[in-house]
Amino acid sequence: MTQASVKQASPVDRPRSQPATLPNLDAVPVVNSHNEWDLLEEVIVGRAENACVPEWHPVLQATMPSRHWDFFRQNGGQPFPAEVTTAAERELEVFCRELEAQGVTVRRPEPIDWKQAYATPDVASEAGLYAAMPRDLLLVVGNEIIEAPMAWPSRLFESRAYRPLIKHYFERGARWTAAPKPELGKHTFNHDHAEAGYDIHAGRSVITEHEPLFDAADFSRCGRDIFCQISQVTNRFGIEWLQRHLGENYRVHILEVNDPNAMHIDASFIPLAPGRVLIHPDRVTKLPDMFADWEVLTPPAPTVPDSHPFYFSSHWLSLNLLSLDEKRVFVEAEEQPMIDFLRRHGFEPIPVHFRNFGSLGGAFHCATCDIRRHGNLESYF
Ligand code: DAV
Repeated sequence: MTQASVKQASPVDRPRSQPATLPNLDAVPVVNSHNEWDLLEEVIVGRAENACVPEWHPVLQATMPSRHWDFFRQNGGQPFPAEVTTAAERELEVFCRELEAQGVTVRRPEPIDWKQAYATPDVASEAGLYAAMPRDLLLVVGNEIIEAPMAWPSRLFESRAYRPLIKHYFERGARWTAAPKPELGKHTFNHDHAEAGYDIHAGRSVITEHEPLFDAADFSRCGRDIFCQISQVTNRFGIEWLQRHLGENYRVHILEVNDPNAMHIDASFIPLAPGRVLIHPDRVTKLPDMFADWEVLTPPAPTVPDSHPFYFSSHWLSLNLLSLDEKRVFVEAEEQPMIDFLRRHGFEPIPVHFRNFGSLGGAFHCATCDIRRHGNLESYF
């Protein structure tokens, strides 16, 4: 975006009482994040309050652990049990304080009542979901915030929780885009595979190519190269939309990830520094040749007990790290083998208890969205 276009665009529909202060485009952009490891300066951390259980729908069958299907069938559309959200919120508070202690500015979305039904001409939902996982929804590329076109009907209006923050950043010079709002109607989903079971590798995806769909968390940023997976919430049309939107300064690569029910790449492929990537040992067995010079770190398996209710995810949330820089990473305090592993490889792990939050489907990477990291757009390959 040129300076001229901002100057023309900004004052247009401002209330008269508000001064038309224009962003200083010479300063470091308020939104500036090109990769997963530059020094973190500002971040959005999600909220657990008012989270609802998503209504049962083929997208849940395609992505959620089968041992929890009954939980979704029985509680869909209802608020999450208070003991889950309260425990998660407590952990989020500690995490926020720890981020601040490390010098990071923390912003939170609005507390929204997600228990409101809605309908469009194509889709209806008993309730929204939550604002716990900004990473799922918001993709920051450079100085731009992109709202993802999410496949779950319960997430169609999730951006409402973040709009005050996004407007705040827009007023300070950020670019703001919402990808085409999906219909989520009868052409969007494949209902045929409910019996056989959804499995991307067997051609049984729950989403069609009717319209662009992606979750932001299916993308991982390494400067000019952005890596993604095709998943049960991200289709080729969505990836193509993003590539064309970002233009020739970026190369979007589809990784081969062995996960028939894939949803989000950030417990499978986790770049930690230039030339260093952590991978899920079973899911990522082959990286493109461009990684030949990279150190590929294979972590220990998670130790969380089988009985722990991670309703939305596998037990590999232990890989869902958030980097403060090329050394310091937030890691689950109860995953001692992972902490030892990171130390052995020269990282400085910051352990935080986060397993209760994990019941909502993510850990430190999912719970956050980078707003500003200190660094520039570079090529690491
Ligand atoms: O391993 O179930 C979790 C990613 C959460 N956003 C998994 C993927």
